[in-house]
Amino acid sequence: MTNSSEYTPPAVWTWKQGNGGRFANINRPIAGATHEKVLPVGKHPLQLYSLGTPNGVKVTVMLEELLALGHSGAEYDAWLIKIGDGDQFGSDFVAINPNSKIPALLDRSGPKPIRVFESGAILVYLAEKFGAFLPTEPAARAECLSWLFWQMGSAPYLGGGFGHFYAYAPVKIEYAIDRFAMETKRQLDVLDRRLAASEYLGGGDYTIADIAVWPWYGGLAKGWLYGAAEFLQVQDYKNVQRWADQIGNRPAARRGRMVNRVQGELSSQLHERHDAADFDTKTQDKLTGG
Ligand SMILES: N[C@@H](CCC(=O)N[C@@H](CS)C(=O)NCC(=O)O)C(=O)O
Repeated sequence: MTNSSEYTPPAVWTWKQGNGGRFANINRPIAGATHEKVLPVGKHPLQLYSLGTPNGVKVTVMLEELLALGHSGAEYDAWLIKIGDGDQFGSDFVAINPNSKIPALLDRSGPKPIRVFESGAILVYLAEKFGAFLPTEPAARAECLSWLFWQMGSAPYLGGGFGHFYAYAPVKIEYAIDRFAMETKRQLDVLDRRLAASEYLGGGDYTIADIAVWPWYGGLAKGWLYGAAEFLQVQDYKNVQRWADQIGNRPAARRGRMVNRVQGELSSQLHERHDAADFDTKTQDKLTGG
């Protein structure tokens, strides 16, 4: 590995496969499918192809919240997409998300299946479909959507910037870690100030803005991401902590966090979800120590 301080970019960039980075085997400079792969389809109207990362968890929390409100049309099958194995480059998956990233949703409830990709678009789609977690009054709706889109623009600095260079890059580059730690702390402060003035991000009500931001910044505050809680002194963001606990105590958020999860305690991992009763098996596992 070349010392970053000695690197002079050539006139033309070329792709060096296997550059040692954590995701070197799946990162490519080209889009499109690498192989033919038929995706499974379950019995429910909504088919989710995802993984229990913060971006995936947004959608499973939303679906569990909708079901908790009594929207039976939000019943879903959640299938596991193993991004480390390259499942996101299979032909059927790329047909749903040409950007080859989880989460991807197929709504088969109408005469023609509707595909939705990008977690923010999925949250808005579900909120509008079921008339929940997205205010209709213009001012409240604008505030909710502002924080929702804040997440879409901000989290790549946290994940792709800070998380990548702090936890995954094959070399620790002080300049990069410093730059993205500063930005991540600034973002935590933005949230902390908002949550000092408001119970939830959009205002007094829990909305898709909270559902989008919680898996990233709530997770960071609770020490679930990158082993960086001490480095970033996350306990100092008291309002973010209060809000993260409030959401983390919601049964639907707890269930959503388990779906398509492939790390952590085995009893917290529900690799696929096809039925509400699937969670009961997990509770049983916990009780019996399985
Ligand atoms: N902006 C996208 C980001 C999705 C995303 O980055 N997904 C990651 C996992 S968290 C992924 O599928 N990565 C696979 C890859 O990059 O090949 C969204 O919010 O849906």
